[in-house]
Amino acid sequence: MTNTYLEKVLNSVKEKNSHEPEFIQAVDEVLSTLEKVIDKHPEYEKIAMLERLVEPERIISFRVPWTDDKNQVQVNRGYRVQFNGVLGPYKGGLRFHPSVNQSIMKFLGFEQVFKNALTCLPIGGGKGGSDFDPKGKSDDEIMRFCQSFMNELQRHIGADVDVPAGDIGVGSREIGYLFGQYRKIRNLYEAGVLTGKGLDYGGSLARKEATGYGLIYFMREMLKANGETLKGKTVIISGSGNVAIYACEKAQEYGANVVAMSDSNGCIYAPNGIKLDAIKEIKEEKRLRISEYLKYDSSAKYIETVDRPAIWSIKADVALPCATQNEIDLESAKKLVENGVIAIGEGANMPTNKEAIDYFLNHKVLLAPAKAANAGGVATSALEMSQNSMRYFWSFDEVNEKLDGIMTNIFEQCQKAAQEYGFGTNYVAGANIAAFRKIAKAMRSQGII
Ligand code: NDP
Ligand code: 2IT
Repeated sequence: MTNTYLEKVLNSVKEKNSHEPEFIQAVDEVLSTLEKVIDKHPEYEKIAMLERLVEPERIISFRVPWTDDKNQVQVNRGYRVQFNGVLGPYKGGLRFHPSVNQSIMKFLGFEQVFKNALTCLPIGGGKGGSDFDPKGKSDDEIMRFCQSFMNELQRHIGADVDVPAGDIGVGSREIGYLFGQYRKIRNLYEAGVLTGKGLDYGGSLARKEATGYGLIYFMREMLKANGETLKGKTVIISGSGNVAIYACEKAQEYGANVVAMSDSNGCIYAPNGIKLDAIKEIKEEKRLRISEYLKYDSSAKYIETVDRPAIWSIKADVALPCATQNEIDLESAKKLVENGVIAIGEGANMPTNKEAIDYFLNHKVLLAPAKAANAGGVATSALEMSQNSMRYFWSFDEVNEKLDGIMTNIFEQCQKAAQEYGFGTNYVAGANIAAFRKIAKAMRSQGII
């Protein structure tokens, strides 16, 4: 990096947040692609554009006490990071996972600001969650936890203030309990305060499918621009949650052969193609481990995760990381390239670490970056907010068509920015630049706040 302003800000972020490695990683990845843009705007230094961009507008952290089924009181930590509201109400998911901490909340909030800008819809960026572990908890325990979490969160959100949704460990069951508690405390049917709601009380058709479908729409455009299609390609997808399942569904619809999926314990390899109905039953209905899949498909194999996810050793043309951050490191990237991978599509947030990204780009592997490629979920959340404001709803096809248009437009923005700034097919840089320009312009217009 030769731009001294950029370097100064990056060093200060590292120093001030030295105990937050994921946040530093996310900021580093963005700033290292902005050099040519910052060179063009020397006036940004005087108005501390970058210093303001990397500092959340507000971080809320709170106690979440709840009673388990044995009548023992448990205490978790809850968060909401309201990162940047320049483009609209803070918008972003809630994650319930034992690994949640301030660093993870801040990296997710920071990336959300850029992602939401790329959707071209009026939403700012935020993220929240808790270190609560939903695994093995009864339905009653989940409900009591969600109610206690909302007792505090309700002070900080609202349809025009901050609109949470789901993420890891938070699906329609949790959103239902959260919404019920918000309605009771506020005595207000404010449908637009949360998205990802059930279809019978203000949810949007196609929101459940949106992140996974959107990822595949983005992949379709990226492959098309490079003379390829998904048809006949061998695909591996990490995770078996909301994003992974609907990425698999759309990829199969486009004629890809999805041969592997995973969870945190291991992966299944099904050379004849994953039977998605079985995965849906195991994960969406029964909430069991993916190893159960062997009961549905005698030709499949199960490989346990020991050090790093086993799935990245399976030969594939296209790899879709759809589980969690940093799931592809340099060693996994080398294995994927050795096995002939041509494209990576990030369904998860920051699934590829910096060394792995560089390795893919240096080996001419196409990389669809998370901020752009998984924006279909939040974009459809924004469409849910629109429908709630209108007190109306659109059909599945109407929402799905809008989603497709939004993803196609996001790809075009990434491609155009990458070309304009001499980055060729480096869509990581393209996404960061396109989003940054939009956010910076709005921040400049709104003054020093
Ligand atoms: P789910 O909770 O539905 O599924 C998560 C999946 O990832 C599960 O298979 C889970 O396995 C696996 N996983 C989670 N954490 C880890 C871990 N530390 N190590 C290994 N595997 C893990 O979440 P989503 O599908 O909603 O989210 C997946 C990713 O997509 C996340 O990065 C999220 O931020 C991102 N995302 C989600 C969007 C959405 O709309 N839901 C939108 C955009 C991005 P196990 O069950 O064993 O824990
Ligand atoms: O990371 C993400 O974009 C999400 N978890 C979805 C957020 C949303 O508000 O729908």
